[in-house]
Amino acid sequence: MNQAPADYTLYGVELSLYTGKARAYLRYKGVNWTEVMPDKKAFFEVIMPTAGSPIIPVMKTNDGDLIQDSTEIIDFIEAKEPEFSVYPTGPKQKLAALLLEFFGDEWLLLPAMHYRWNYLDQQHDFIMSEFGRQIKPNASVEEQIELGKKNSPMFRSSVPKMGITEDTIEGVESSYLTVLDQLNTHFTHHKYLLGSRPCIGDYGLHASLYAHLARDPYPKALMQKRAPEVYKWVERMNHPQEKSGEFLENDQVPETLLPILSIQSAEQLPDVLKVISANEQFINSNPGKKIPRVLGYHEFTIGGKTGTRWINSYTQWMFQRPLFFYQHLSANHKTQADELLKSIQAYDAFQTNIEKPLARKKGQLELVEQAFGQSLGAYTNTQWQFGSEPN
Ligand SMILES: N[C@@H](CCC(=O)N[C@@H](CS)C(=O)NCC(=O)O)C(=O)O
Repeated sequence: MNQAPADYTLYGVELSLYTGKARAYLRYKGVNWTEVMPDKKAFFEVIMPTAGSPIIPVMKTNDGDLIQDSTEIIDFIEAKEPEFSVYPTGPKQKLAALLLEFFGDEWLLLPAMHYRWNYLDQQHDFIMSEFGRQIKPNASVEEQIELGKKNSPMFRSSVPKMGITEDTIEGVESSYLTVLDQLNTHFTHHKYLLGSRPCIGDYGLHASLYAHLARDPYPKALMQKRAPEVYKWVERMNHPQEKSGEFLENDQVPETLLPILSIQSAEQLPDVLKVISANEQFINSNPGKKIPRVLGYHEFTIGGKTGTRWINSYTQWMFQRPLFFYQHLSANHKTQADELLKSIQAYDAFQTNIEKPLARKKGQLELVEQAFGQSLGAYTNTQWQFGSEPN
């Protein structure tokens, strides 16, 4: 029997953190999609023109649109298929969901990379063969391991640059284990973060918590033993009941999430506020130029340990999502959101006035200063138009 061609093709691989996020979402939405492991041709013809860099995931629509970035992929589908939206509408729930997306995408990346690369002795052949498999899916495992050894150093070399060093490893582990324990408690009571329906925050967490932390052998065993409810949630995320479930009533953000949001507030928000200043400084001295993905290094703290990490300019774009959502709320909704922000010690950070909002641009990964009236995303213009009132 001939199958109808897919409406959407996701270019990605199993070991990729952000592919795992987009894949789980597409499964939940039940759209007609397929996943392809990109070969050289796809990198040159699909990915490079879309992103300017060999990065995944990228999604192609059957009418030729190309979308890069897991968040943009999700927002693109949300605009087309609004039923069973992964964005709650209540101000507190939506703010919590956007914050947790940012946390999972960008902060849990530290333990994800740490447990992948700093426990290599315990999982060497698995990791290397996975890196080889994405280049030569039909080669023998031995050949894939050799290929992986040649092709993985670029990823491995980013570990110290993102701040995972002897000074901070203890902090990375203790911060992760605390979050893992808290999530385990949460998922004992709830199917997803905000009820029986996954929200955008679940997808952000799933990014780091699946491809690395629940799939690479060492952290997988750790999660299964220490946080079995989190492991079950990862499996639910990967095998969802399509378009089902509801968010909790009355805009409720479960108490069990507050300690996690407080950790984010203490660790990740100071980092992104410094990124915002660095981006602003760059724009002031280089008007009209694209902002490099890395703008030098700065100090940061995780799990009580202080180190140095790269200034990752992109994180401003992710933080703008919860920030602008909050800042454009009506007075009444803002008061409700304030309760949440105060309870997680994030109120002050959310009063930040971003002088130079940043936008994404098709064909490059580097952010640019947002032009007046321009959408903040490169591909979608529905939810995040700066100056409009999000619903
Ligand atoms: N924010 C992007 C991040 C994508 C990303 O970093 N992908 C990794 C694999 S999981 C990659 O291809 N990295 C290569 C690079 O950053 O140049 C997203 O959400 O899709």
